[in-house]
Amino acid sequence: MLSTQTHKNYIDGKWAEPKGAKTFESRNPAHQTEVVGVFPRSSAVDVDAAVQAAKKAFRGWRLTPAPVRAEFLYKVAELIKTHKEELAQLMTREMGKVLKEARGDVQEAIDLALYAAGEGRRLFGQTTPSELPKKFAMSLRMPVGIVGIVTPWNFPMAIPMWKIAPSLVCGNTIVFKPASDTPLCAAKLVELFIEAGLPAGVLNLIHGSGEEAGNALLRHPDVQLISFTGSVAVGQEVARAAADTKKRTALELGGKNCILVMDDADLDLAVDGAIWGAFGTSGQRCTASSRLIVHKKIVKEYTEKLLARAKELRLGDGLLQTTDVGPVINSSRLKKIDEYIQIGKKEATLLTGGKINAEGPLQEGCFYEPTLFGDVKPNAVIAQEEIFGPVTAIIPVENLEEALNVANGVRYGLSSAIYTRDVNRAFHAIEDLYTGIVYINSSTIGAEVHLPFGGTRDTGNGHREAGQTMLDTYTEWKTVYIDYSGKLQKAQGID
Ligand code: UN1
Repeated sequence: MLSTQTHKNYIDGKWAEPKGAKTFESRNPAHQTEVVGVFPRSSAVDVDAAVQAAKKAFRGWRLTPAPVRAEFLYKVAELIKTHKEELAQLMTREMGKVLKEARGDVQEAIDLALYAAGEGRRLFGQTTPSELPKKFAMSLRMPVGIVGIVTPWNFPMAIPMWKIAPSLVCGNTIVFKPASDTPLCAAKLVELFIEAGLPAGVLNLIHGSGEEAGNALLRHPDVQLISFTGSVAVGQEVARAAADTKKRTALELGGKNCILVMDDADLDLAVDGAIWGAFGTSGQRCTASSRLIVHKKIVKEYTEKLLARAKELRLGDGLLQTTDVGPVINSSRLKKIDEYIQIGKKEATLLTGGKINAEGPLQEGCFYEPTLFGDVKPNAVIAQEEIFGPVTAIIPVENLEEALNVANGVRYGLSSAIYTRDVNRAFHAIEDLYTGIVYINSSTIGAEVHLPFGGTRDTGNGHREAGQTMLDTYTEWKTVYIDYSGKLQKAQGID
């Protein structure tokens, strides 16, 4: 058992008591009586102390050569590798996802740290001829400054690393406010950065609520960038507040991702993809396959196969080998999911699941049964809104054209997939699916760290995490002209 330690913030290279005395608990969603840690409910005063520390450290960090900054990321990656199993177990306890997926989450943090570390010896700019003789021109990346990182609970190690690693390699200093559902995972990650020897003030950790600590961070005038992953509603608030203090924002918001299953698809493969995409992480991924858009010719056969598999899924504590689907994050999310299911029951056919499971050992936790709806209309609430739970909706369609219209007929644009054996259909889908990520014959989840991650429309605000594109979020461009002619030369042909 974990001891219920009382934790602190980490500011300016020291574990710091918050100014106020308020705390909050992090509990295991599979056994809600188990408190995994007690954390400070920080206020604007604590946030300000962290921002001041980040400001103080900025010059030294910015002037540290990028390959040297990258060395810390290589070390962190090694440390995470060494502690991988312990971190995964802790994650399952705090957040609920099944152990093998928790291992994947930790692995994604390792992958990103290594990938970002490699950028320490790239961070390429451009050189280009000048229009004038004896003059040289180039562009360089420079850090943005103080970065506020606000992360969700669903990928409690991978998503913080998506933001921390590129921030650091690009020369920024950080105030990190993790989700209040997964503060222990965040604290463990920060501990490893400390062990790697990161200089004081470069990475500061502030625990607390979004309303108090998060809000203070996003309104702080000395923070230049807020990198946020979470709901659309909060993302809009972030953008509004950022407008007042003229911050850059990188917003990674919701999804209503779909799998298109064509009549020529390998149906068993498309069933595998849907089971993994819809019920993996209990459907709590922005990339979850929450809509299955299925050709009418095969919808009956596909539904039967899928239903049989969905019914076999075993709900339980993610630490048990026998569990396929873990709990959802907390009781208010459990209720929210159930509200959507009640709406769904009126607008479509419930095929399996559809209720909170509070039987036997499961009564201690937040368990929702894997839920499948059939005969769903494209404009139904359950086919439009992000539910963020173990539920998916089968939407029958006549042909590819209609499938693509239905796929694009939502406010989000993160991930999509098509199962077909016809190369023409596959390319038609690649061309027309208006999402940031498209999969062919593979599910909507499982993005790799060296490719851009993000989406269109309400999913974000145009940036992409991971891949080379992450550098654009965490750097400013500096254009440099060097005139070695020894005389005044005027551009644009002026004599
Ligand atoms: C998320 O759900 O916010 O592609 C991130 C995936 C994971 C990342 C998901 N690699 O499903």
